Amino acid sequence: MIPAAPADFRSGFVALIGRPNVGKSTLLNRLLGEKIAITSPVAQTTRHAIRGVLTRPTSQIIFIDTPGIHKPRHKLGEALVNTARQTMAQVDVVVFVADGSEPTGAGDRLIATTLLPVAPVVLVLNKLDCTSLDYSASYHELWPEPPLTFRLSAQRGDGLGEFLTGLEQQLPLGPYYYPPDSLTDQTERLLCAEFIREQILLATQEEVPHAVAVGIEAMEELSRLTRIRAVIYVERDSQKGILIGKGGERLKGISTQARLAMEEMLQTKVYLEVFVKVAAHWRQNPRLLKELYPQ
Ligand SMILES: Nc1nc2c(ncn2[C@@H]2O[C@H](COP(=O)(O)OP(=O)(O)OP(=O)(O)O)[C@@H](O)[C@H]2O)c(=O)[nH]1
Ligand SMILES: [Mg+2]
Repeated sequence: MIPAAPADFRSGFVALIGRPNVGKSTLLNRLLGEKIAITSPVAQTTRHAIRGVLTRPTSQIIFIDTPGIHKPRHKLGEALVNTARQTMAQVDVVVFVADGSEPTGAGDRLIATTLLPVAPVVLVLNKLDCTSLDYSASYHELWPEPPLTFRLSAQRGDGLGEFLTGLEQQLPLGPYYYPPDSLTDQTERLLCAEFIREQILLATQEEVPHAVAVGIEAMEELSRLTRIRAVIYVERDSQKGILIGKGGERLKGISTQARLAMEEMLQTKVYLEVFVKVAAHWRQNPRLLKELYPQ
């Protein structure tokens, strides 16, 4: 049930936009208090727009986490950047997330100058825990008028209250768009696939992470457990070898960690089977890309 909002209730759609790896997904999870987006030290972790609904007594904010904006080198990269651009065009406020532990760089300039005239901007300088310096001035040079700015640490949770209160004021008066107990548009199936990809990003390095896609082929709820069959797609035999590891050890580790995250989310025991398949050039294959990343 969607209740009627009080007269002074504010609501709206807020895009989290920024370079890869600045902490957009970490911020989303922290704001919602639930893990609905995977995070990792590898750039281009997020591959599709992820909606998270935060309902407060005075507002409902619909956050949309997006893939990091970068110079694309393949069709997957192009699709990621397009997702971010399309999201920006459809929101009430753009939250521009930057790594506040360093001064601004060419990537931020590109985003600010070419992409940001579309909606009001709120600047977030994240990773405050990594620096004692305030680089706000360096970022403010990107605009003729500096935007409303918040310095915070998504990882530690510092500065989030001020940010939310300030952000709320930027939203128009409006209704509940979702029932107050809504959390996300991510299905359990999609999240399970993402939990596997997260463990792959954490367990492997170099070109393997970007060459990987995960699909859930079957998910069956039984009385005492949920049975899940997943497929990891890689582009080459050598990548399959790296993923599986000596005696299957690496794949075993990935599966175990992913299963624990699934059990936590689903609140049930999970029996997880994971297969690795080679699908040459899937990143350049529009059909497979559409199947795996429908948005
Ligand atoms: N020290 C510190 N690290 C952070 C903070 N926020 C995020 N990180 C780390 O930065 C890395 C990237 O975080 P993500 O949330 O995946 O970044 P993202 O902007 O969503 O990245 P893409 O999805 O690739 O665009 C991870 O290793 C996080 O743990 C923070 O406030 N402080
Ligand atoms: Mg992300």
